[in-house]
Amino acid sequence: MAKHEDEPVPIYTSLEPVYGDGSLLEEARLRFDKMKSKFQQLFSHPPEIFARSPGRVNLIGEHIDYEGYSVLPMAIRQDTIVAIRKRAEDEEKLLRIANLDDNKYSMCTYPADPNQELDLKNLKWGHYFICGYKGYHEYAKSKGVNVGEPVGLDILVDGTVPTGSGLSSSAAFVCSSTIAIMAAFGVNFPKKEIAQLTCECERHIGTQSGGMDQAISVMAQTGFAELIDFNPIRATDVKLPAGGSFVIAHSLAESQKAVTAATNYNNRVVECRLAAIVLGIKLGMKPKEAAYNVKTLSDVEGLCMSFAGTRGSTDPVLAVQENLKEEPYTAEDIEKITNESLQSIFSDSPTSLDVLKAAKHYKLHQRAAHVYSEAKRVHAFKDTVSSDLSEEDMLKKLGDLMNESHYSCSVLYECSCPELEELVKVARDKGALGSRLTGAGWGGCTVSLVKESTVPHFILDLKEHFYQSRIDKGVIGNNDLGLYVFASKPSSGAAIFKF
Ligand code: NG1
Ligand code: MG
Repeated sequence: MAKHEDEPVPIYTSLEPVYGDGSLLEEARLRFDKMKSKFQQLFSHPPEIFARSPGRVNLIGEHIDYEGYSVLPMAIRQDTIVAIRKRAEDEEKLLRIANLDDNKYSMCTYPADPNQELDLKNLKWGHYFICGYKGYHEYAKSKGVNVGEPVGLDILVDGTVPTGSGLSSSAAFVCSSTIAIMAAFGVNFPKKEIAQLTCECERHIGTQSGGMDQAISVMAQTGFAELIDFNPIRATDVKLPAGGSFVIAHSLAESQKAVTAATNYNNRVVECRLAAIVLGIKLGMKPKEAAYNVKTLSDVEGLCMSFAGTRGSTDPVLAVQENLKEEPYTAEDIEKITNESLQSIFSDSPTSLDVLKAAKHYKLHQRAAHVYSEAKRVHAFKDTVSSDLSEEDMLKKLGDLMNESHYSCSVLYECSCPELEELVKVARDKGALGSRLTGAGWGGCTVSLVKESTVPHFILDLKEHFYQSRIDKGVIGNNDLGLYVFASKPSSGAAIFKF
């Protein structure tokens, strides 16, 4: 039997397979009806096809996907829907991208040229659609699909994943766009190929993403979290213990990852690569070889393990402790070790050159220690879920791993912020078995593991001890709390609807 990741994105003729038959279905019906009439009103034609792709919450495994390590996210019910219609050959060759929320997102128009460059200095929300548009064409070409002359597209988007919250609104948008475009052109590929291509095409926005978000958004299965492996991308279903529930809570600090990439996200990607290069050299590689061939910490893990072996250990963190100094490295420190300038090592990556310009120093020890230890915690989490521990002990162990992950993100990777720290503390004080930031960090959400039976009470506690003061200050409305705190069950991955 083919694994589900080898199958194409499912095409449905009704909403039930995705939205079930309860209250979510009612909501979805209203949403699709609204989209249909808005589409008709804007473009004077009905949409041909809809594609949806969900956001996600990462349970454990933060900032390690781009280093080649497995992560463990689950899809959430919030998603992005893209309605699309291919314009006729004689209509203007334009991509018109509208949003149901036109107060916040006004219509963007782009030429139908798949080779257009995105102006990243002038970031517009429609750019994320263009990522998918470029990505589809690049991929189709590489597969020998005849894409023909460009035609125009009419597009209407509706997203319910809160933006800048670490729940991957960006990947939900890029994936649903790519899948809608594919469906409009009458092609479909295996999900694991779409996961790979959407990861690559989201990089057109200027972040050096790892691939977790797109992988889970495309490949998720209802009822399961997924262990996502990279190179090649694979998904393994992980059944979570029934007595536990994951509560997502927004710190109300928005993280604008595409805007802060040079000092935050991409900075960490560069630091990890530098840590890997220096480790490689310290552990015996020729400097030139390390400087140009080592890309990620997983590339030198074997060397680190052998080193640890000489000390009677199996932990790659030992190699970090003994071979990378704790004080931050300056560019000159690193160049003395590599005999190559950082400019030339990163000469093929303009976004990395932006990082070099902005960086004062590089914390190689801390970043590498985070990555290797976090990679281990992901496997410990998965092993715990499938162990024969009692549910009580299992939940406790999972919570501990989440707390350790948060500590590592906060102290070693420095991707937390005061609001996230406060929220994690409140969550733990109010009975969470574990609580951590989720997603890239620097704002956005936390995920907390709590006993299923205590969820309503836990949410009330968060309201009282974290949100109430913010409601009083008018940061959020009293009735909006449900948008910022909610328990989430693993929901389904991308789908196409043709009615
Ligand atoms: P979010 O938090 O959704 O922006 C980002 C990356 C992931 C991963 C996490 C950190 C993108 C599209 N996503 O997610 O690949 O590296 O941070 O674990 O850049
Ligand atoms: Mg994102």
